[in-house]
Order: sequence, then C-alpha cells, then structure tokens
Amino acid sequence: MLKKLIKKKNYINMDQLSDPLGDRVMKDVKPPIHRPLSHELLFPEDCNGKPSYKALKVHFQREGRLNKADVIQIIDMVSSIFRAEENLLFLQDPVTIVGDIHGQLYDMLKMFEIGGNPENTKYLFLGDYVDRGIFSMEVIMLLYAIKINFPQTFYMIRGNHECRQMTTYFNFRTECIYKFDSEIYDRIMESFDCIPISCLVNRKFLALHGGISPELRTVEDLTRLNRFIEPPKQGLYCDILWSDPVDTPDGRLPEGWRKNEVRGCSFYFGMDAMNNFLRRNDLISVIRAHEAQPDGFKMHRWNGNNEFPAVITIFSAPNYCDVYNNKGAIIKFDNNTLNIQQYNYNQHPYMLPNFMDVFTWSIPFIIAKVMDIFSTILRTPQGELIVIDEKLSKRFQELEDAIWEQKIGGNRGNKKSVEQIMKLFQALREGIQPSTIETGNYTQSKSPLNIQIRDKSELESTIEMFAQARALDMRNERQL
Ligand SMILES: [Mn+2]
Repeated sequence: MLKKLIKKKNYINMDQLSDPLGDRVMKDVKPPIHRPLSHELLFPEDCNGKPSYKALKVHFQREGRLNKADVIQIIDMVSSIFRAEENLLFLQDPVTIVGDIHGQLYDMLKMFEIGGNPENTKYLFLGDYVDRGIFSMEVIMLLYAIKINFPQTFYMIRGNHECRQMTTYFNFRTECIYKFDSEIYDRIMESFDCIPISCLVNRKFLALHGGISPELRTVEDLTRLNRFIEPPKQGLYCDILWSDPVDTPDGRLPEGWRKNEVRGCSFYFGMDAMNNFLRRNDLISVIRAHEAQPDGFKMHRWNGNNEFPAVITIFSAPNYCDVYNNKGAIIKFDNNTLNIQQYNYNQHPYMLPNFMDVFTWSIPFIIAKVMDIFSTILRTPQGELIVIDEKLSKRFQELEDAIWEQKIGGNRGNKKSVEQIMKLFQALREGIQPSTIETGNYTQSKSPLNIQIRDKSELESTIEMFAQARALDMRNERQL
C-alpha cells in the first residue's frame, strides 16, 4: 500500500531537489528531480510492457533523467516499429501535422495541448526533432515513447537533422554524451536510419521534410529508396530532406531548379517544377517543414490567391533558438480542410553553453581574480616582481606561468594568447546574458545559438528581428 502511494503520488515531490534559500530564479519552472525515473515507473505493470509516456512527460518537464538501460529499451522498441513501416506512409485525415521541433521540449508540450491528446489524435511529425534546442534527448525519447504506445496513429518522418553529420556539427551529439555516452548517441543514430521519409495524406497531399527533387518523377520513386542509411549529400534522398521552395511571391524560377547556396547542398524548386510534379502525380499540394517562418507557417500561393497553395511550410518551434521571435504552428487537417493553429513559446530552464557546469564555467574567473590579488600584492605599479623572499617570488612566478601554460595549451609565455583567452572567457560570460547572444569562433561548431547580435536597438520590430536572426543564422543552415 505504502509502496503504491509512493509510486503513484509522491515520488516527484520526494525526489525533487530542495531550494532551501528559495532563490530559484524561474519560480514557475519546478526544481529538477535528482534521481532517474525508476524502471518500474517508466514501464508500469498495467502498460503491457510499453513505456508510460505520461510519467515520462512529467519527469522530463521537471528536468529528470532516465537510466541508460531504459533508454536502450525504448530505442530498440521504436526501431523495430519504424523498420516495419514503409518509406512512404499513407494516412487519412483527421490528422495533426507538426513541423520542426529542434529540441524545444517545453514548446512541444505546449504544442500537444493545442494539437490534441495523442490518445485520440492522429499525428504526423515532419522531422527535425533534435539539434539547436537543448532538450533534444527529452524530445526524441518522449516522441519515441508515444510512438510505441500508438504505432497506428502516431507517425514520424525523417528530417535533415536526423543524421550523424548534422548532430555532430550541431549540438545533439554533445547533448547525448553529456546526458549519457557515445553508445546512446550511436544507438539513436541507428534509430534515425529506420524512420520513414515521406507520407501521402488522403492520397492528395505529399508530406516531406524538405521538398521535391529533380530525381523525383513519381511518388513511387520514394518507395524504391534504401532509407536505412546516413542520408547522402546529393541525389533523391538528400533532396527530399534538404530542398526549399524558391523565396519569391510568384514562385517563378526560369531555370526550373536552382542550386541551393544557403544550404550548401540540394536545390530550390520553383512553380513550374512543382506544378509539373503535382500534375504528374495527381496531387494537390506538398506539405513540408524545414524553414523557420515568422507566423509558424507559410502558404506558397504561386498559382494565385484563389488556388490551393502548391506548397505549405509548417514550422513548430516558436522563438526558434530563443531569438527568432517567431510563432510556432501546426496544421489540423480534417475533411480535406487545413486549419492552422499558432502558439507562442514557453519558458524553459536555462543551461550554460555546451552543457558546461557552473564550476567549470567559473574557474577561469576565479583564477583571474586570485592572480589579480596576488599581482597587486607582489608587483610594483610598474609590474616588477617585489622580491621579499627569493623562494616565495620564484614560486609565484612559477604559479603564474603554470596557469598561463594551462590556459593556452603549452604556449608558454605568450602573453598575447593569454589576453585572447581572457577575452574569450569574458565573451563567454557576456554570451549568456539573456538579452544578448555573443559567440565567437570558440563555440562556432557546437553552439546552438551561433548568432551575433550586437545592438539591442537593432531588434526593435518583430519582423526585423526575425529577418535579422535568420540572416545571421544563415551560415548555420549549410551542410558542411
Ligand atoms: Mn530541416
């Protein structure tokens, strides 16, 4: 009886970290849980061996972690479900269609409130579950747990970030290793290789992450791909994950396809390529994700305002990367009618860049301060070392050298490098102020927020802010 009570009601309160001084900054974000969710609570007896996604949701909301063995079990279970699915899924409405999530767990939870309970709502996710945000592990594990519970009504397709190359360049690999280890990372990558790649809704709407390809003649071409690999850098498989509609109001693109310079791979497709494809396959429209939108969605009305849009972009990560200030949106597709629902972002717990802990983060400042104090005591205003005791002075000099050496990786005595390092630490500290994001080369390959915004006044209007964030972020969109 007692065991049951602890299990059902009190485990969260019992396991939550205390806040003895009551100085938690984000009062509305509950203190984290300090123990991993027990196997018994994650796989309760009354769930037929399936993970309780409800327990998982509450646990993740409180920043709780999982045991490695349970993560592996969930990955194994979902992978065998994915493996049995076709490259091209077939769905009938009603269905809720969701765009990019990018590790924004707290926004995804809000999305579920609007999109409907997965118990009685059919879902289609268009990929890009991970990277950029800092809760990709939680996003993917929660989605996998729901998929295991509702394999016939909850569907996911692959995005261009569900691969080794992107998750290494961006932050999901770092997150996996921080929260678990490289074995978990490898297993998640293997599960990504199993995710289906496309879906026909009502046999009239093709849903993909990126878009169409010059090599996509008919939708049957999709069924012939070997999807169980790391996606290549060119060709049909690459294009459906990477391509974009040309960004002009009328979609005109005289050459049909244009090299996609922004992405560094794949193509832009225009009105003609799209209309030909739709006609050839007797389709109405292509529904895709892949691009942030100020409103969370975009109707590409290339054939005039009275016609059904040839392409629809849906993006479900509001205030993308904490800076775009965009809305998130989903499509509620019912009776061949599209109903767009928008939502704003949620607050989320803060993490230091690259999941650094606060002690590691503060050591350089402590060292700098301590050396400052010693320097003031032991040096003349001209910088000469005061020799009170020869042994003591020698020790101080050694200590100073050792610290410099450690900081600059053996480049002994190079004061210029020391200055650079100190500047870097300074920039790192500034970089985490909520109002400015200032990163330099040192985080370029890892930071999800690889954007430089120097002047707050530049960001006054919402549209300007979005456009600027996007322009500055453009280089991140490239495949390397
Ligand atoms: Mn994408």
